[in-house]
Amino acid sequence: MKKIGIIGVPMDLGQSRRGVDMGPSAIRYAGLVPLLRTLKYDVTDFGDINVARTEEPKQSLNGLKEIINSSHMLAKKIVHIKKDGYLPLILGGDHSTAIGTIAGVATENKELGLIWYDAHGDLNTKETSPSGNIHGMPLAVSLGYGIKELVEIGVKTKKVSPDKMVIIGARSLDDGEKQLIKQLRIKVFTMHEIDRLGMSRVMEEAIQIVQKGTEHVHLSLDLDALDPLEAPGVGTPVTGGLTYRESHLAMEMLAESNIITSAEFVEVNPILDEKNKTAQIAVGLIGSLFGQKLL
Ligand code: B3U
Ligand code: MN
Ligand code: MN
Repeated sequence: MKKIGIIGVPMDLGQSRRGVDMGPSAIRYAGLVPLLRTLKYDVTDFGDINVARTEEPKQSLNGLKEIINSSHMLAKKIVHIKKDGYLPLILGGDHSTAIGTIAGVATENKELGLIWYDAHGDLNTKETSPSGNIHGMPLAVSLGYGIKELVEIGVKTKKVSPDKMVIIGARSLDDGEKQLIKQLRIKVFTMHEIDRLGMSRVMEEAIQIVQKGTEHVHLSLDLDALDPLEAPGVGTPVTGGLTYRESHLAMEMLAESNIITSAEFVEVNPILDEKNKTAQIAVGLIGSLFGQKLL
């Protein structure tokens, strides 16, 4: 029986709207563990990382010290549970949690493939960020760009190569992010490509790219990739997003491809949500990712 290890990261200091720290509770409350058990997984919930509740004032980036600390703790915990044979499933928290997650899963010599499912690029650095919010930076950090203390978490500085990763669902990119995408030739499936090609073709191409020469593929799914009409409980909603159906198809195709070795679901903010709808969507998507089917 396959083992899944759940870790919550109640972090909301990487962005401006409080409440996303309750994301892990909301996702658990929406029935995550019982669902995974009905899908015949051996599930262990390792609880939450001990994240600082308040932020030190006057830092160069909002929540920097707290995010450095929690990312180290998260990366260590992931290394530990991976050694024990668990597939790590991380529940955010804002997307700054991905810095620790990817540092934890990218500790082996083999290269890591990465799917970044998000309305945003999260490719800002301190210099390009319009907000100073670290949740807009984790992908840049994982590619080796940004504040040294963040880039150096884990055993490697550069965790992912630009040719082994894709962004899916982008529709809000800052100028500096666009530049980095061009410079590194990152494959971005914007809403335009998804509308033209359809999610099925997009996922076929994405799976090809991320699995080339690697046995480890991480899925980093920001719930704001979905349209806010369907998933309203997120801090930075962007209209014109992916549908519930497209997103389930994407997860089902990942399940069929059998390439995912770790995953995280982030940015669920129960305070901004409608009756835990977004957390329920997250649980449904996790179900599809781990093989739930109608028949
Ligand atoms: N790109 C903007 C906004 C943003 C990034 N990620 C989210 N929002 N969720 C920034 O602040 O970097
Ligand atoms: Mn994000
Ligand atoms: Mn986002």
